[in-house]
Amino acid sequence: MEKILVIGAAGQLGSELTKSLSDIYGGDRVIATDLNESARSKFDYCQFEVLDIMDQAKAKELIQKENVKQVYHLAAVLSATGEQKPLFAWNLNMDSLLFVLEMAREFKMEKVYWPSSIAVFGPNTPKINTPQYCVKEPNTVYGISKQAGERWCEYYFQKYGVDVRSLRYPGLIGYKSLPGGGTTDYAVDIYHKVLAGEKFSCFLREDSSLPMMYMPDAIKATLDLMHAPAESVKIRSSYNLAGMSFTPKDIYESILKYHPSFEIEYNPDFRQGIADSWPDSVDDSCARADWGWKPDFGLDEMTKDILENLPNYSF
Ligand code: NAD
Ligand code: AKB
Repeated sequence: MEKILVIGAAGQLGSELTKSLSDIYGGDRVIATDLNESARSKFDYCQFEVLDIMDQAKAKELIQKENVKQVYHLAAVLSATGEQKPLFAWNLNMDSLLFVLEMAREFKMEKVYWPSSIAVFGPNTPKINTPQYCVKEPNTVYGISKQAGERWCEYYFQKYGVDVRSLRYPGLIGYKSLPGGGTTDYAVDIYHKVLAGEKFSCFLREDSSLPMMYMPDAIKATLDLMHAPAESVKIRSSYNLAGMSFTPKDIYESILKYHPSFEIEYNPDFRQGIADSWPDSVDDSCARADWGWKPDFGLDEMTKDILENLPNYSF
């Protein structure tokens, strides 16, 4: 049987994407992998293996033994953590991607998915409706690794025909797992604080606008891109992708509609500098034109959905 391997499956994106892949292809075709045995309990619907993707010998053995034909490579160090451990972030983000691309080439895999980020943009990028093609001078190690990764993806497609596909996600907001060291993660954390009845200390300024997306839209975009005919996928670096854009003040006001006594204070830290280097909003017209992308969720719909469902969710 041909298998689909998800690397970094226990994180924010992987927790939801792996479930969708299992629903579509069947749990017996999906192998969820992550660093720790403790993640196993999340994946009672599919196969789970402990795998550090930096252990390339073990990863290659798994790929061969299980006849892996598609890889979703999600493991990475995100922006805020990357600034604290720059060389570690660079090594993990780059070595793991190059390894996955090499495996796809060597074993003639069908498809590879690897996420990029709005972090590829930098302070000299146009901030409003950031175009697909424009100046990119990222000044975080995470952004530099995503930009280099995009070039490698395009290279492997052009030189070796590896069918690799990628999206520049905005900040992703899901409630089914806890955030993992990103700059946009305040917008995940805030909902947990509302429901815990706590005041929220926001590490960004109240007017700091960033592109964001509710997780169901991110899953839809990922699967739509991966299921699109190869000839429709005209961009092999990574597609701009937009859902909504909002500031901490906007999300606070959206929450107030449901929890009028909720309180927030603003204590910007080093992550403000990262946010300031990223776009306010991005132009995703290429994704719309090439494979029909259209988001479903705006800010208030997302807030309503999270506040209704998060209390019933156990971690
Ligand atoms: P996350 O930090 O929540 O999850 C990453 C997972 O990778 C974790 O479960 C972690 O244990 C695992 N991992 C880390 N090192 C590993 C290793 N050496 N071997 C195997 N697994 C390892 O991140 P996420 O938010 O789910 O992001 C997934 C991907 O999407 C990343 O590539 C990230 O850059 C990208 N992305 C995320 C966002 C976002 O807002 N969450 C936005 C843009 C791009
Ligand atoms: C981060 O903030 O690092 C991520 C991202 C936008 O890539 N959420």
